[in-house]
Amino acid sequence: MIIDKAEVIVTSPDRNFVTLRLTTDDGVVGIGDATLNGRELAVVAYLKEHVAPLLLGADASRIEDMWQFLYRGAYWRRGPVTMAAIAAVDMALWDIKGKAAGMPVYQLLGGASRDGLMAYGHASGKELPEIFDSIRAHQEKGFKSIRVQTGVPGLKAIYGIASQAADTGDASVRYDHEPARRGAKPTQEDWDTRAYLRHIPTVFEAVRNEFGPELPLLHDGHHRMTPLQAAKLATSLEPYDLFWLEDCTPAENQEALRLVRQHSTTPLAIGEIFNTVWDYKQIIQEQLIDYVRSAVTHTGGISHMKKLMDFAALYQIKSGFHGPTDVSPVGMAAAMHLGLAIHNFGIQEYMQHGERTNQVFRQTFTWGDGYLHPGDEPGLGVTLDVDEAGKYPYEQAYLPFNRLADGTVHDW
Ligand code: GCO
Ligand code: MG
Repeated sequence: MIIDKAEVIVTSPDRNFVTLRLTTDDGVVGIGDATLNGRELAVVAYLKEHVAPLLLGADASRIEDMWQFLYRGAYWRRGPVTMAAIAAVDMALWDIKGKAAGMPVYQLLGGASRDGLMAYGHASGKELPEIFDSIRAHQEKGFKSIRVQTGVPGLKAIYGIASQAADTGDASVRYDHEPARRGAKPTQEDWDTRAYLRHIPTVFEAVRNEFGPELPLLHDGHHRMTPLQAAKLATSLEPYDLFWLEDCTPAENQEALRLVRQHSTTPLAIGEIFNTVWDYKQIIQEQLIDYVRSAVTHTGGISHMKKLMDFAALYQIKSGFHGPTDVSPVGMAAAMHLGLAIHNFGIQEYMQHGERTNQVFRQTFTWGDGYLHPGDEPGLGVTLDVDEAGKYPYEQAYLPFNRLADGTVHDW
């Protein structure tokens, strides 16, 4: 079980993905996701130049030791690039351990705590009829929980509104494979918090009236509000009984959430841009959130996320792992194995990859009746088809950004 090959594979079937592929001297192959949307090549360089040389000759079975070596040994800690690179190594080593043991990774993590993972999909539309159609289309696809993002009168383009039809052949289900749009420069969108705060409750009222009280509904504020604005939104959405309100503030200022908490009982989900358990320390200990939003890919891999979720469990905080299309099928599989094993699973985001991506990454997970399951293949259950990956070279792509009416840059 000595690592004798470490390759970094970049492919862009529907969007850019970075995959680390490790091979041991006895021929076991493990893969890990290192995709950092819009900054992919920084992680490629980190892995190729600084990590791969350290992996060659190392014992693939010592997952925890490798994690500590890469984290502490670098001296420079945390941050999305470092933690995505460590996550990829960690995932690949769990994949190898599972294959060597002949077991799916969730078995190595303690076995299944449930039969399947409730997953939510992304409904969106500029106006109500489009939103209703999108919700219905998701229900027909089996989704039992749905995130709702809406256009705002007066704003031309905002986060979360699907801009391209999915290549699933079903034009009524629209997915945005690319918030990171291919091109030499990021696209500019516009924002007005007061218009948003006025409009959102009217949309959730209409959705509740149309779909009834049962359907779990989620919404993503995408870091755009001040604590006071977030408190106002969380309060105004209370009558519509949200499953969660996500990223209501830019949560690097952790104590800001106290204000939101004091005003509202709307559940809060935070953390897709966090990288370590330390980013969550205060908001978990003070019980300022209800769901951990991290992606396995961006938070140090399965080993670190397991610790984070065990810490969260002490405070009755559950998982709501990040699962947009910029987490590759390998990162999604890692989230599914971890989610199946931990007791404090909450919900899994499932945005669904496009056909080309599914050809590059052969997967064994199952999806039906609102639930995901990672499958029972040894390891993570994902195989990278290198020939297929080679058909889609990297293309520069950036996330969009916001400017206010007066030209000020605002959180996207
Ligand atoms: C989500 C996220 C994504 C991010 C994207 C950025 O809740 O799924 O907010 O849509 O914007 O992952 O790369
Ligand atoms: Mg989000």
